[in-house]
Amino acid sequence: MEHTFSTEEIEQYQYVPVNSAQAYRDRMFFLLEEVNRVMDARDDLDRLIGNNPRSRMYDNHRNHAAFMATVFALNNYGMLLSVVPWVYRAYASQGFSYDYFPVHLRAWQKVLEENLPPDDAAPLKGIYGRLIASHETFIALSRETTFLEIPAGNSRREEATVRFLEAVLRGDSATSLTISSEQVAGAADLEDFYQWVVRPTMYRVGEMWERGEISVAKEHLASAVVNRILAAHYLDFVMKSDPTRGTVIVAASANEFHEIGARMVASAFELDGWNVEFLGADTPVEDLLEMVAEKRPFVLAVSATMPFNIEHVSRIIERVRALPVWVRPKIMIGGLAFRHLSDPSGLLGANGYAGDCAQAVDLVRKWSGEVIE
Ligand code: B12
Repeated sequence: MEHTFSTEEIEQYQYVPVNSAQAYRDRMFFLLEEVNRVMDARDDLDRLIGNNPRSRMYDNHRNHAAFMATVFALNNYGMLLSVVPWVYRAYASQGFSYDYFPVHLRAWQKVLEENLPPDDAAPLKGIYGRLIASHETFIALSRETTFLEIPAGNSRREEATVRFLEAVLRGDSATSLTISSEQVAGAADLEDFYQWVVRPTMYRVGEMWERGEISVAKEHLASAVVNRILAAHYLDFVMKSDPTRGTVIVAASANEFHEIGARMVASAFELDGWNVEFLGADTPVEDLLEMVAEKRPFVLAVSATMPFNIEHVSRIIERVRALPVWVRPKIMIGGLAFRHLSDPSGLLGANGYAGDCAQAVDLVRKWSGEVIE
């Protein structure tokens, strides 16, 4: 289980007014360059970042800014407090000193004070102040082993999942294909296989990586084998289905490199008769809009796994909603990034959110008028 803070702890974070959140978001890229400059000027920077390349620190600042823009816009401090210990853990495990975090947060306070009107800066600085005050708690929590919950399995598939996990971790594509072929006799089995074999396998891989039990190379190997298996089943069962309905575009947002979940959702739509354009990971907003204009999809389905990419999803939604109504697709969002939000589509202005392939297919059926509510 991920650690969650009590309501009282969360309520100590003061509500940020819309103007302040907007000022932060509008000037985010400028502010972040300023933070980089303040950090670069420090004599002790190499010690703080554990002699990592500076690019790693810049990446963190970029992701931090995008994440905070979402937190301020949604005033969602539960999400903030669940993610910060994880950030501490991730960067500390790469050699960053714990001292880096309050230094970084103070740099934000300074830059906000110097660059935003005082009324806009004050509430934002207040949130940073609270984070700095909780530094010791974040260190303690980052040392606790708290992991994403792995969804309880489908008992019919559990034994296969254990064998599949072992095979993908060995990089053994042949055995992985044998196991998956036992599970998938035809197109009708695919969705269940995705949900109850592939998904728990990859969640387990993530947990093992986070525990330090497997290297990044092993995770890459496992992901590559899974992608081959998905491709093999795609050729056997999905591609044959004749698209009889409109177009659905499935893409992961900009800066989002997780694509296996989106790939599975794309196949589920295709199996349901849609003509699917699957764009994979890290799709730039402008290019995505160009494709929307060209293909005129009925649905644009956007995936995000990392909480700091919700900001990119939100920019896609804004741009799509500004399109004339006759070319505007319905927007569906999904992926692990939204797990901290109780009503992700309502908050972000999408038409709907789905948690897995089956829900995604049901929602599109509903939108296309096949299911009467
Ligand atoms: C493989 C992997 C990677 C690979 C991805 C390769 C690829 N080709 O996709 C690579 C190496 C790129 C990667 C990178 C990183 N990763 Co990674 N990664 C994973 C891992 C192990 C598996 C992901 C996966 O395939 N899951 C299986 C799929 C099927 O599940 P899913 O995505 O949830 O999809 C389902 C639903 O969410 C939904 N869904 C998904 N998308 C959509 C879209 C729509 C429209 C709909 C309706 C539904 C929907 O349907 C799917 C089916 O049920 C996860 C562990 C995990 N728990 O997922 C970590 C994980 C997501 N990664 C993690 C991290 C930290 C990172 C990095 C930051 C690591 C680093 N330091 O660089 C980077 C971030 C890169 C970035 N900017 O995106 C953490 C995230 C922690 C957090 N707090 O959020 C995780 C959870 C690992 C962990 N700690 O356990 N990663």
